[in-house]
Order: sequence, then structure tokens, then C-alpha cells
Amino acid sequence: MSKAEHDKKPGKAGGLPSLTSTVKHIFRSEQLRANLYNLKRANQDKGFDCPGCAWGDKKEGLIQFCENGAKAIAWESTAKTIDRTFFDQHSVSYLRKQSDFWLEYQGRLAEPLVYDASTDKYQPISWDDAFGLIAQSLNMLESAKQLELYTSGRASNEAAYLYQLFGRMFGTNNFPDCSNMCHEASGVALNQSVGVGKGTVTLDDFDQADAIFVFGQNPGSNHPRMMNALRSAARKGCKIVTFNNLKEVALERFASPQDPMELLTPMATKISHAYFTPKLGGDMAAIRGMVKYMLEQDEIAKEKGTKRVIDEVFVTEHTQSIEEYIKAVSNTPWSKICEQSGLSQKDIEQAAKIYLSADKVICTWAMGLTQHKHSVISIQEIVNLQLLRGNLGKPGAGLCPVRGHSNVQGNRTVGINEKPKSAFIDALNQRFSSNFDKEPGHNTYHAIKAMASGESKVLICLGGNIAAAAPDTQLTCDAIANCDLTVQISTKLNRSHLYPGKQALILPCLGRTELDRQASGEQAITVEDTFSMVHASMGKIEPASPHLKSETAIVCGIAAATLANSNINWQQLADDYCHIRDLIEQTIPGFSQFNERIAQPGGFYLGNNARELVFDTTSGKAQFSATKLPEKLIAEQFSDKSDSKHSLLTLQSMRSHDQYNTTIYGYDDRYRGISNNRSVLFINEKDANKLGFADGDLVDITSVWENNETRTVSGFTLCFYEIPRGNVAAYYPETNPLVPLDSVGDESYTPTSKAIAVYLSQSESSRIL
Ligand SMILES: Nc1nc2c(c(=O)[nH]1)N[C@H]1C(S)=C(S)[C@@H](COP(=O)(O)OP(=O)(O)OC[C@H]3O[C@@H](n4cnc5c(=O)[nH]c(N)nc54)[C@H](O)[C@@H]3O)O[C@H]1N2
Ligand SMILES: Nc1nc2c(c(=O)[nH]1)N[C@H]1C(S)=C(S)[C@@H](COP(=O)(O)OP(=O)(O)OC[C@H]3O[C@@H](n4cnc5c(=O)[nH]c(N)nc54)[C@H](O)[C@@H]3O)O[C@H]1N2
Ligand SMILES: [Mo]
Repeated sequence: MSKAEHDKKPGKAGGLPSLTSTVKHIFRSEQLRANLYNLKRANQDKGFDCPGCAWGDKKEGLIQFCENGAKAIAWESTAKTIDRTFFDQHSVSYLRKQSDFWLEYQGRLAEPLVYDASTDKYQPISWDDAFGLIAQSLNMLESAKQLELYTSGRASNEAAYLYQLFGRMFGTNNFPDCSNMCHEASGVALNQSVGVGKGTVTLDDFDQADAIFVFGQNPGSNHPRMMNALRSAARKGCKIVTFNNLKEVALERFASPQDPMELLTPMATKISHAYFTPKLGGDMAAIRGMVKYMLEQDEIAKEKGTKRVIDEVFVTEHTQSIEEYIKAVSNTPWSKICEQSGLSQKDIEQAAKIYLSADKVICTWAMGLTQHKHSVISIQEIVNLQLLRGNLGKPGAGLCPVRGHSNVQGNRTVGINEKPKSAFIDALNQRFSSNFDKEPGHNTYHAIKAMASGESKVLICLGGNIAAAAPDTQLTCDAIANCDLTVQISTKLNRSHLYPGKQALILPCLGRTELDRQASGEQAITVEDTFSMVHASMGKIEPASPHLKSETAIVCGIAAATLANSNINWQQLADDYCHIRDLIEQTIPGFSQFNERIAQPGGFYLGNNARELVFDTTSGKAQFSATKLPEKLIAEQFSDKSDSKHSLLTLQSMRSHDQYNTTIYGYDDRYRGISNNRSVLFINEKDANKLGFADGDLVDITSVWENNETRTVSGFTLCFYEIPRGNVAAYYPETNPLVPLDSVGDESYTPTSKAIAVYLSQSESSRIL
């Protein structure tokens, strides 16, 4: 790929190309009519919740989908299926050599499958035999704690609730989930600081904010419906300030496909009023700088007797430990702030001035903040900033971690948690006359370690693709294959199916768009969006195959077969999901009259104590966190491993515009000007020149870690790009082999996917996948 080829970064995001791409993906699904029908019903009242991201919507207006939501829908709802003939033709070893794109592109899984080690092939198995095999294997375990129950955030509230109930009844709290690799740091930070692990804003707040600060997030590709909220805010004069390592075009200029002028002409809405490009991991320093400036201004105001900069009333009434925090800020010199953030004092002061000019500020963030070693304290620095000005508990202001998977937040709410709160276990114990364990179980990091060492023996996955999504790919795949039994509940073939344990099952399930018929009739499921709105979702098209079961029915099937003596009628729950919602209502706060309230258009708001300025923290107040900036960021930490040949850079792994996590829809990244290649490494021209590389050169990327460990991926094309010196970027999951399993966030255990210390070398060959 030459420079000319990738130098096609568009002048704006959205617009006509977005519509064209939507149409292309709908055609490719080979189910035109069904998918046009699907799109009409996406995110509508009595429709289904888009299986794309967790952004909320107002359930009004004709169109509530975006380009990438349409891709997700068309990808799930394809006419292509793979059944026994496909698996008879292809061994697992053969399938392993295929790309992630190819695997999923073959179509929907059509019937339950069991792995036969003697032929290295999957073959059909009946549902009853599959459940029987699981029950037998689980009941042979020496300890219930040898079971790992992974969840990906697409599962419904109903399936997830029963899944955790089954796990706890069986006797394990091992609930590794995708959230451990995603927004875990947000949960940990917010729980400590404001007593609730979720965002405090609702969609309406975006209409009222005077400023919105967007940290480490690429909504143009990953939350395109958020672009409507940002666009409409910007047009009303709200100041949007972006902190992103890369200049993401949608955050610069966005054209709504629903605005005829912006659709058909070069016109677009300017989104960011100011755009800062900090170094990877530099956000905490940048925010600390903003606060330092604000406190300096506050001192001046005090001297002059003018209006204070900090909101004294709010700070006194609602917060704790401001003195320690002010001390920590004054102990942080500007030199350290500028060096670590990569921004000048002038830039940081400009950001602070915009912040101060606004009465109501929302701060949003995503993976650019959560996937670092110091993510928890970085997010707490956002909270500190917001607390100083009372930007919490009033309309148009607050904290907004923008969630990933469409129901990842709901999964947590209904109990997918390896560290269950004591009150939740008490409620379950009371309802089910049980004595469930309160000891923390395994998160994703601990689960992979336990499977690798042989301590855990069975892995069941409710969706997702842990083999490709988790770090340290080789180690993770070996860990999965080390199990006695692996069970994947999936819609499509993926890499996690190709590392079977001694025994392995693939259990194919219904997707969101499909009709879910049970004994009592057609079922709705429920989900919770990033704004804590819970609503029903109902698919309406015929399932891809008559042999599919719903996730809920599969969980009930496993539980009924395994737990011979449980006091629950699992079949009755599978027959009518209203009964599951009754159980949720009886054991989880906020769900009173659950079945009645999901009948309301738009569903209902779960509520958020911090928004009401009620703080479930130890002090009963919102907590300032007085931490120091990290001494060193990752590449500095390993500076002893850096020499003229191996100059260390910091790599972030991110999503292209054409993927949904490990699901690859195509090889383009339109908004970054990339076509037909995913093995790309974005690099600053000056860094490349210094290292003796030219644009388009092929390189191998090697990461460094403790004890001289290295990990290498080969055949990446260099792409000169506007990126801070010392930083490089490439796509996930291709770069996951580079992330050492032990490189995790403090307290969050989230893989540091946005901070990998690497060096480059000339490549011998180009990548095959
Ligand atoms: N179409 C589509 N939608 C999706 C997904 C998808 O894969 N495809 N995934 C879903 C999921 S599970 C999630 S969690 C979300 C993810 O949504 P995002 O968080 O937007 O995902 P990433 O691609 O990881 O993007 C990280 C962004 O942060 C920037 N960044 C990286 N490191 C830093 C840093 O240190 N500081 C700053 N300031 N910026 C940084 C990157 O340049 C990039 O713009 O999207 C969800 N929605
Ligand atoms: N290096 C690096 N690694 C990362 C990240 C990163 O930014 N960089 N991001 C992390 C993040 S934020 C996340 S959330 C994780 C994602 O981790 P996961 O959630 O485990 O991965 P996905 O790629 O979303 O899972 C895709 C698979 O889910 C299955 N599936 C799709 N729809 C359904 C459904 O309705 N039901 C069921 N049962 N299965 C379904 C399909 O078989 C598909 O192959 O990856 C993490 N890994
Ligand atoms: Mo995520």
C-alpha cells in the first residue's frame, strides 16, 4: 500500500458514503427484505435493541440506526448458514488458518456441534446430549470453583441473570466477562469516588450541556448515534472539547445522513471547538494541568474578592478530602504535567478556560481512558475535575463512561460480577433459601491464569470470542485448549471455537433480530443502555435455522441438566421470560413492577444515586482522590531495553470503522483513509525517518516486558499519520499477541491495550491473515 493509497482521509465523517456503505452491507447479507424490515424496527418502540453499541435513543423519529448498527444487524441477519456439511469438510486445524473475517463470513451456526478429537472435526449432537455432556462433566469436577463462566455483553438481562444464578447455585463466583477488558476501570473508579459504578447522565443532559469533554473515544465509528447528540449540541453552541491521541475525523466534522444539505453537499457540522492530541496515557496529566490552572485562578479570585472558581457550596456539602487533593495538585509541577501529557501549558490552559466558561459540563470517555495501567486514577481525575465545579447532580452535567456492548451494563446490573456485593448475595439467599458464597471469584485475567495452570477445568462462554478478545493470544488459546470441556454459546463461528478443550461444544443461539418463540408464545428480552434506561427488545424475523435455541433456553437447559436438586423450575422460566423478570424484581433494586414497566414506550430509568447527590461511599460523600501522577509511562519504564536499534514506542490497539470487536466486517477504515488492509501501523513520519523506515515499509512489531520477555507480530505496513511522536497505533485483535497477560490496569485488571511498549524491525514477509 503506497502513501497515495492511504492518503484518502475524508474531509468529514457521515454523509453519503455512510449511506452507501449501509446499503452495501444490507445487500451483502443476501436478505434484503428482512434487513430493510429490521432497520425500520431497530431501536424503535416494540422493535429490537440494536446489537451494536450501548448508546441510548429517544425511541421517536423514523430512523434510529446508524451505518455501523446496520452492519451489525446485516452481519447477524444473513441468509448464509453453516451446518454439518461445512464442518465435515473442514477440520479445526484448517479453520484455524483462516482469518477472523472468513470464519464469521461463512454464515450463522445452524445446529449444536461436538468436537471429535480423533477426526479433528466438529459434528452434530442433539441438544439433550449436549446438555447431558455438560452436566456429566460439571458434576465430575472436584470443586465447583473449577468452572469459569464467561459472558460477553450482548446477552440479555434474562439470560445473564439466570446464568449467574446457575453459577452461584453450582458453587462458583468465577464470572470473567468482556467488561473486565473494557470499562472495568470506570466501575472501580466511580464506585470508589461517587458510590455507583455507572454514568450519571441521561441522553437529555446532552441537550442542556454548555460544554462536553470527550476523552479517548472514537464515536464516529464506535458510537455513531452519539454523533447525533454531539452534532445537535455543537449546533446549539455547546462547546465540544476532544482529547484524543489521533485526529478522528468525525470529532472534527460530521455530516448527518438525515440532513439533506449535509448528505448531498460538502457541508458538515464542526464538532470540536478545541481538539487536543495528548500522548497515550497522558490524559490524567492533562486534566491535572487543567485543575492546576483552575486552582491558580481560584487563588487570584480569593485575593481580589471576586467570584470563586471552585464551587465552594457543592464542595463543602457533597465532597470529602479536597485539602489532600489540592496538595497533590500543587505538588505536581507544570514540567511533569506537560512532559507526561505531551501538551503545552498554553493548550492545557485553553482547555481549562473553556471548561470554566461553562456552567454545565459533561465528561465522556471510553477505551482511550480505561485500557491503561493508571486508568482507575485517570478516571478519578475526571471525577475530581467535575466535583470542583459541582458538575454533578444537575441537568446538563455529569459523568458519562460510554459503554461498549449493547447490554454490558445490564449484565452487571443483573449480577454478572465476580465480586458480588454482599447485599445482592443476601437478596438471592433470601429468595432462593440458599447460602451462596460471597468470596470473590475470577475475572478474565484470573480465569485465563487458572485455565493455563490447570486449576480451572471447564469454560462456558455466553457469547463473545475470548480467544481473540483477550490479550496474549497464544497463552490465552493454550489456556482454553487446556480445559477438559469448553462450551461456546454463539451465533457465528469464531476463533474461540478453534481451541477446543479435551471435549468441546458449540451451541448455536438466536440473535436479537430473530423471533424467540417459547411455550407461552413470542418472548421479549430486556437490555439496559449506557444511560441506565431499561427497555424490551423483540426480534421479528424467522430464525436462521429451526435448530437454534435462545440464550435463555440454553442456560435453562444446562442448569436443569446439571442441578438435579435445585429448587427452581428452569423449564418454567424458559417457557415464559416474565417469570425471570419476576425473579429479577424480587432480588435487584430498581426493578419494581418490571413486567409492567417495560410495556411503557422507551422503558424505564433505573435511577442513579450519585445523580441525586446520594453517595454510597464510606464517607457518604463524593470522594476527591489525591493520587500522584504515575512516575513513568510504559515506554519510559522499559527505557533500559531501548537502544538505537530498538527505540521504544508506545502502541495503542484500536478498532477500525469496519469491525465490531473481533468481528471483522471488512478491511477498510474509511475515516482514517485506509482501504483493503488491516495490518497497518500508524506512525509519525519523524519517528519513522529516525528509525530509517519509509512510508509503506513492512515491519515486524515486538513488544517488551519484564524478564526480557518479547512477543512479535509480523508484516505490518507503515502508514505515516498525524500521531504524537513516540506513539503508534494498530488494530485489535491483530495486535493482541503483543499484550502480555500480566500487563494490566492497577485495581481493574484490564489489559493495557492502549499502552504496549514496542520496537519495530524490517519485516521479511507480509502478513497472511
Ligand atoms: N462499530 C463498532 N462499534 C462498537 C465497537 C466496535 O468494535 N465497532 N465496540 C464496542 C465496544 S465493546 C466498545 S468498548 C466501544 C469502544 O469504543 P472506543 O473507546 O471508541 O474504541 P477504540 O477503537 O478502542 O478507540 C479508542 C479511541 O481512543 C483514542 N485513544 C487511545 N488511547 C488514548 C489515550 O491514551 N488518550 C486519549 N485521549 N485517547 C486515546 C484512540 O485514538 C481512539 O480514538 O465501542 C463499542 N461500539
Ligand atoms: N487489544 C485489544 N483487545 C481488546 C480491546 C481493545 O481495544 N484492544 N477491547 C476489549 C473490549 S472493550 C471488549 S468489550 C472485548 C470484547 O470481547 P467479546 O465480547 O468476547 O468479543 P466479541 O468480538 O464482541 O464477540 C464476538 C462473538 O460473539 C458472538 N455473538 C454475537 N452476537 C451474539 C449473540 O447475540 N449471542 C451470543 N451468545 N453470541 C453472540 C459471535 O459468535 C461473535 O463471533 O474485547 C477486548 N479486547
Ligand atoms: Mo467493550
